[in-house]
Amino acid sequence: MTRLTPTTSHWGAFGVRMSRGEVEVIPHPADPAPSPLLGNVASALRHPTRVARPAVRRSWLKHGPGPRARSAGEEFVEVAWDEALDLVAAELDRVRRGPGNEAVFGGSYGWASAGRFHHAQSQLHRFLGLAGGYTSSRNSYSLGTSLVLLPHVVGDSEQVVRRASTWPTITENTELLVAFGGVPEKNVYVTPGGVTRHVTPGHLKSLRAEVALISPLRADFPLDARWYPIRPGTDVALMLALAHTLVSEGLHDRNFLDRYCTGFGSFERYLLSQDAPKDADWAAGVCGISADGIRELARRMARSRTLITVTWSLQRIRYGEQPVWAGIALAALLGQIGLPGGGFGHGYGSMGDVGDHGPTAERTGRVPHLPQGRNPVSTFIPVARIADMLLHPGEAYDYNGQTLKYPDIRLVYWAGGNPFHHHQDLNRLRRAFARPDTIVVHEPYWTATARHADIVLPATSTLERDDFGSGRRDTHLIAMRRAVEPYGEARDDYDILAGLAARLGVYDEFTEGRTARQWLEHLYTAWRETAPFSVPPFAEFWDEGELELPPGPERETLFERFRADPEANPLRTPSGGIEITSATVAGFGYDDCPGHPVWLDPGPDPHPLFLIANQPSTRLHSQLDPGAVSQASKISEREPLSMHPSDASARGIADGDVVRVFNDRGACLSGAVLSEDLRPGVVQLATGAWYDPLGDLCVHGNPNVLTTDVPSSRLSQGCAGQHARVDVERFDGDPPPVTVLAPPRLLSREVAS
Ligand SMILES: Nc1nc2c(c(=O)[nH]1)N[C@H]1C(S)=C(S)[C@@H](COP(=O)(O)OP(=O)(O)OC[C@H]3O[C@@H](n4cnc5c(=O)[nH]c(N)nc54)[C@H](O)[C@@H]3O)O[C@H]1N2
Ligand SMILES: Nc1nc2c(c(=O)[nH]1)N[C@H]1C(S)=C(S)[C@@H](COP(=O)(O)OP(=O)(O)OC[C@H]3O[C@@H](n4cnc5c(=O)[nH]c(N)nc54)[C@H](O)[C@@H]3O)O[C@H]1N2
Ligand SMILES: [Mo]
Repeated sequence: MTRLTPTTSHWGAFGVRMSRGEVEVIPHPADPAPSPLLGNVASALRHPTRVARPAVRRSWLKHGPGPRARSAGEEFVEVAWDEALDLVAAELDRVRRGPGNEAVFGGSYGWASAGRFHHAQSQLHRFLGLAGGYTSSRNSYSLGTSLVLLPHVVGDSEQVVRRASTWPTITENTELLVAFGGVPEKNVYVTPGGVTRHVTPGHLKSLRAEVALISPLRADFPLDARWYPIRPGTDVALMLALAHTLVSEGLHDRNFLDRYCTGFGSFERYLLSQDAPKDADWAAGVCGISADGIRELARRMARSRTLITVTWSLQRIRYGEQPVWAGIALAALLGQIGLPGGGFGHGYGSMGDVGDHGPTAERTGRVPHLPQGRNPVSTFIPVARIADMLLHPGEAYDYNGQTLKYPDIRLVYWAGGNPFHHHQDLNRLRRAFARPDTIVVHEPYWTATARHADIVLPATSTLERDDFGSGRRDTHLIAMRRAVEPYGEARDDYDILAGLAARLGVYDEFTEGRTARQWLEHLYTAWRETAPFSVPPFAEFWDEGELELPPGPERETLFERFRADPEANPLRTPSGGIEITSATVAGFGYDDCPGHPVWLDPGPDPHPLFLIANQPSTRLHSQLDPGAVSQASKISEREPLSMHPSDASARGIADGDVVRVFNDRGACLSGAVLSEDLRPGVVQLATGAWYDPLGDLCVHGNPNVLTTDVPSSRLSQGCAGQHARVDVERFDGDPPPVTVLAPPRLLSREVAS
């Protein structure tokens, strides 16, 4: 058997070998539960939607930089690398000399690929920093709301998200798991940067706890559970009523609240208020769970070792701070925070590393990574405010107690992300993308973002370059050896940027005189010299193909040290304890995020159905949508939309029909899948079908034509893309063809001129 070429990805480590001219993908032998997403890799590697050569939008090439409607259907002109790099360098230079570096938006949010050197954003940030700087972005689409809220409530977000109670403490101790958003197994195969052993599926199987699955979708817990099919966006009402029941029946832990928390009093007054008590009868009318069911669940929670977990999706909505804060308050009332198997968790089932007991930085040191350098420009936006920024230069807005102002962006530079996948209200984003003078994108694929750019530079994929990779809590550092030649004329992001650095006079600073291969050895050796365990020399690691990292603590409970001694180990909040009421947040005076958890009614909407736009089970975001596993799930080439048979029959829709999902912002086509496993009135359409616009219709099924581009709140300005209100109708006649599985129209330089 030929030796496998090792590599890793956000969805797992694997080996590849060539067999009859095709790439064969073999899961890592140590992986107990390899990801189904591996099935996309081979089929997507040489897909016709790969970008083969640098390409320039025809109208940009003709007329030069300037605002313009950037149609995804326009032709691109293929040019030689030297011409492309000259154009980008000249444009960067024009913008930095004229409007200045703040006018360059280099936030470049996105997941790119695993690999610690060829990490597209790190490379781009490092380069743009040396070229004078760029407007950056903060936080993430994943957790933009919690990352801002949690420091106010529990002192930092790092612990909650990165040092969650480990799975063994849960399987051994938890008696009742109250899972808001469930623990969706589809998501746990993914950890940013890579994962060698997928442990969560196994731990889920050994769970002995009773499970209360609180979700509009039954599929959000893979095993037996009592299903509470909640109305989307109303978890806070349920949490408040659970808290109300605990307090009014005296089941809450007064000692815990006194010793470890602050601000319970005003929250209690809010719960018990005379005119509007947040009791189970009230909540039943809001969230659709019976009042008796709520009271019974509260009593079971008080009697049991109970872990309350809230998925990240619950904060990716309007007022998304509230379910996270209310979940913590509810756990505080139970008094089990810091006890094994009890307390609070955020993101079990959202990401593979939450609850994983793999290696920690204390034991491994900081695994090699590319330093991003310094950005001389301090202007930033909360990441999901991209369209607002482009549409409203100079406008002021709130963020976490500050008033910020949007810069006037002339040049947008993106490497390793797909805003036409990740952002909300894509028809609005298209209008926003018409505003800058120039949009530059590095991409391996003709994604919707590439098709909305002016200059597209073809990037290699991980199998086409040398790198190493290791994700959070990963058990291994994996050598990612080049397995195949680059596609077409694709170059590594590093080489592309080095070419620009040469043109802008910062080549030596950017490359430090190293080739990519020399960088790998350099970064590895710098880590090796300081790592707290014995690390073999680079050549040995590279030849071996991987290095096992020292194991992490198997049993660790979130906030156990704080619980053991809150005076010696205070939280980094102003009070040192859990802030059920935060004077800081209250002081900001935001009506959409007051000083303690509250129910905020999103108000009426004329569209009768709730859309859940969650993460896809068949791919990572939009990555490798042309791959075999993703394609196999499509219905008449469209992304599947799950709906309840009662909602379907009321609309004359049968299983497998092509349907039009619509609201005031736009519409998309998808393929109906009828299922009793979701709450009536709720439809579900995963993110990530490549955006394929025909006017304001996406013919392929991207839900972000339907979502609203509003922030979670003025506090965090987080992404609120998980929900939308829509209606659905049968699409009669021949649906327009899906076009995004072919490249755009490409012209040669001669034809274009
Ligand atoms: N409606 C709705 N929208 C959402 C969400 C939701 O719940 N609902 N979830 C949000 C969340 S949590 C996230 S994290 C975002 C994800 O949004 P993104 O991270 O932007 O999505 P990806 O599809 O992973 O985009 C990564 C891109 O990088 C490219 N790429 C891969 N490797 C390389 C490389 O080496 N070099 C270069 N130059 N490019 C590379 C890929 O081809 C791909 O196009 O989506 C968000 N959007
Ligand atoms: N296969 C796969 N796995 C992934 C990703 C991927 O693209 N593909 N993306 C990764 C990334 S970047 C991230 S940030 C995480 C995201 O992790 P999450 O945001 O937690 O994942 P989602 O699948 O969007 O949502 C989880 C579940 O929440 C439920 N839900 C939605 N709204 C409500 C509500 O109002 N109330 C309740 N109770 N439940 C609700 C939905 O039914 C959904 O299935 O996933 C990661 N894992
Ligand atoms: Mo995410």
